[in-house]
Amino acid sequence: MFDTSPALDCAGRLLRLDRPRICGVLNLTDDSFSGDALRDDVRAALERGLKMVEQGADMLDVGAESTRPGAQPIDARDEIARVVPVITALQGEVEVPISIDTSKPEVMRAALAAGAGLINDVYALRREGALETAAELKVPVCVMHMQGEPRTMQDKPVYDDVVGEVHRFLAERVFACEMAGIDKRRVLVDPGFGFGKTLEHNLALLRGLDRFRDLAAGVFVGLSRKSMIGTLTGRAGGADRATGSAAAALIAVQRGATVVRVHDVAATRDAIAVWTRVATGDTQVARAAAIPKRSPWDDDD
Ligand code: HH2
Repeated sequence: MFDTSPALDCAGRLLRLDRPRICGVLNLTDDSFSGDALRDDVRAALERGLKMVEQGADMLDVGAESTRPGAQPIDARDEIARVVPVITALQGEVEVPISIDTSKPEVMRAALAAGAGLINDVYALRREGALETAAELKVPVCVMHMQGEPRTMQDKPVYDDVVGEVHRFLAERVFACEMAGIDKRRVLVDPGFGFGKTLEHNLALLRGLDRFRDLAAGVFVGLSRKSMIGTLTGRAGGADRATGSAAAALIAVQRGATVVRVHDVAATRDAIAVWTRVATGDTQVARAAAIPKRSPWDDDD
């Protein structure tokens, strides 16, 4: 029997969207806020990527430009020099789709040539040439909302109605994608937690996440280890925020997120596995990293 569930074709690697998916983060930055910066260490990145897949990651997101509030931009040449060796190494060792976290057309091209199959752009393909390049490369894209830009985005962000405004922005970006030739079935939308948002804004977006479900192929969410988790738990940073992050990821998938971008794959996978199995009534003894096969959404709505 053919599997007709919705899926993203990431340059030949399928990401099915029939149940919650976990995206492991590989930050090739010098200064990620999440405390997991791998700099230019290809071997460490490969090892971490393999470990994440073993723990249950359904895809890996590789990036070299820190988007931490106040972070300085990186030159395209340096970004390519960091991401390409890691994507090349990963694509020979893992079968899951690899996404490139960038907003620069040159980096998109180089990453795709090395084996990446999805473009994750925190600028929602608004930078010069990005939309046309993504359309030409014919891979799925993730478009994220951000108010301002990383250097200044946390200087008093203001909204009248954060859910409505972020929804309108993402609807416009999906429309722009379609106008450029990117079918919305190949687009994921992301409200951009922490990108020009206060804690109240982030909480309102998380509570209202199901509003974003019908905009495109699915909702992508990055809450992992962000400062809102620190504020809610009192944890200073890094891996100390793993449990709070797994709880937030679970809340996001319960509200319809299709992909959660996380640093702590094992904890997230376990949290989602427990909910899925409660929702579906599946009583089989689980294999360690096996993700439950049935969709929790159908049974729990
Ligand atoms: N968050 C970060 C980076 N890329 N992409 C999407 N689509 N959504 C997100 O929420 C998102 C993202 C920031 O997290 P991280 O990569 O851990 O930190 P840094 O940018 O400091 O390396």
